[in-house]
Parts: sequence; structure tokens; C-alpha cells
Amino acid sequence: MSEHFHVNTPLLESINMSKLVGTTVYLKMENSQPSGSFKIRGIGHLCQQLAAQSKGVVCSSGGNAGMAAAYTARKMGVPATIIVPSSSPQLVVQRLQDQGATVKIIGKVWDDANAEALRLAESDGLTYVPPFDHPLLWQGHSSMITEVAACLGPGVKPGAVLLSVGGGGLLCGVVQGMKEAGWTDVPVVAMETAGADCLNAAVKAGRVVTLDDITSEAKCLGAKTVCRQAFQYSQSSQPAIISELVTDQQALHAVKTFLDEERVLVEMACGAALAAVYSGLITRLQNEGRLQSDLRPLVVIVCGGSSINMEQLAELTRKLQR
Ligand code: PLV
Repeated sequence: MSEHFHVNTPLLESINMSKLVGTTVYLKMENSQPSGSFKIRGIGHLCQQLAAQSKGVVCSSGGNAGMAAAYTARKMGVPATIIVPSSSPQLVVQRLQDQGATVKIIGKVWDDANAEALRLAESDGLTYVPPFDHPLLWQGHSSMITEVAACLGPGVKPGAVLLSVGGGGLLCGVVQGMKEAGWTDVPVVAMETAGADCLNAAVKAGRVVTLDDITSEAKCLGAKTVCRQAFQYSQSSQPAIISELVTDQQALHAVKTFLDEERVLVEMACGAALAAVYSGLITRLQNEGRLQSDLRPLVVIVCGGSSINMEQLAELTRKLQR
């Protein structure tokens, strides 16, 4: 049996992005993971630890955590049930079924689907696989920073790490990896879209808050409440967490620019992180003195995502054109 389910992903230099921000920009290509996103790192690890003897796993997801759980379960020979909200596009339901999972569509947003997953785990004796709030997930995700550090070489630190925040699992894993690599003086730019901004709302309120609704099209960032550990990290300065928002239009524009320039199609959840570069946010943070003006190389976590194809891209363009 294999040691783990994820692969060591490439760290690529983006010429276009580097030109735009005036420092080298490295892309950590998590889109090329089996199951289409970074989620396989944490979920693969969690399932290995918790689901080896399981009669089945159940995962609540906007899509990508479910893809990772379905993939892992299939490899482990365990049945998988994935609960998604009605906001998840049909194309991801199809992809989950293609992975061999049973898919249930419950509620409007992820939080509704999660309540059902917890209920089913209890009633049917299934192993509950959370999409972002578990130490085993963070430990699994942290391996991506170990890989980046090995690639950059000993003693080389980036100027900042850019990533997207949904429920905060990616943030927790990346921060854990950064602490292990000794990068506590490297800021993290934590990106969300307006309307899926549970971390930003918590940072503004000074406490964990629950959003009324998810109004962004970046459905895979659509958890109403950020996990406690992610909020706690946001209150610390080692590393500093810079929480910022972009609009859906900016995230979509980033998805399209990335497709044109890097020839890679990612979903809106990933577009939020890419938009930090394309929308000029990095330059603004430099002007505000929140990032250094002579910035060391940037690392962008290209988290990926399966909820996208050409048809969905056209649909998002129609919806967001106003
Ligand atoms: N998506 C979760 C949570 O959704 C899911 O169930 O798939 N980028 C991509 C492509 C993602 O799919 C996600 C999370 C994130 C970024 C953010 O990661 P997180 O939730 O660990 O902050 C509601």
C-alpha cells in the first residue's frame, strides 16, 4: 500500500505574475493533485488514520473535500457518502459519482450539508470526514510547505504566502508547515471573496462570527463560520495573517487570466488567491507598508478545484456580468 495518497506537486515560476508584482512569483500547483485540489493531503492523511477499519466514510463538502474523500475511500476499498449543498454545481456531483461515491444533496449551503453528515455518521456508524476543521487535516496540508521549503533550498524564505480561506483548514495547515520550516516572520495573505468572508468577518469583529448567508459564487469558500484554530492564528503575529477580500468579479477575472497566461483552469475558490496578484492587492499592501517594498519571492498556493469547466466558466461570466 502506498505511504500516502497525494503527490509532490511542482513549484513553478510565473513570468507574467512576476512581471506584474516586480518580484518572483512561485506557484505551488496543488491543482495537479489526484482529486483536483490540495484537499487530498489532509483528507488522505485523516482517512489513513481514522478510516482503515471503517464500514464507510461520510463527508460534507462544497465539492473538493468530497472529491478527496471519495478518491481516498475508493483507494482504501471503503464506501463513501458525500453530502453537498444545492449550491454545488451539477458538474461536481457528476465527478463525485464518477469517483464511485454516493452523493446526497442537502440544504442550501455547506453548513446544512454538514449537519446531515454528522447525523448520518451517528445513525449509520460511518466515519465522519470533516472538510477543514481537524488537526489531522492540518498536519496533512502542512506537507505542501515542507515541499516548497525543500524546493526553495536551505535558508531561503519567501516574502509572503498567498492562499484562499474557506473554513480555514488550508490556512491552519500552511501556518503549521511554516512554523515547522521556521518561517514565522513570513506573512500570509489570506484571501476570501466578499459574501464568503467568514475569516475576515471574524477578524473585524475580534471573535468568531457566523455569517447570515453565503452570497459569493465561490461556493467552495462558503463556510459560514471559520474554524477556531484559523481564527486563533489570525490573532497571532507569528506568522502575521493579512485577511483581505476580493469581489466575485475579481476572482472570476483571475480564473480567466490564469487560464490564458498559465494555461490552467481552476475554480473560483482558487481565483480568490490568484486575484491577490492580478487585482493589484499585493502592490497596495506594499504601499500601505503591510508587505515589504523590496519583497522576496511570493508563493501562491494554487489550491485548484473541480467545480469548473468551460460551461461553468460561461455560466459564471453570465451571472457576474452586471
Ligand atoms: N473547500 C471545502 C469547503 O467548502 C470543500 O468542501 O471542498 N480552495 C478550494 C479549491 C477549496 O475547495 C477549499 C475548501 C478552499 C480553497 C479553502 O479551504 P479551507 O476550507 O480549508 O479554508 C465549504
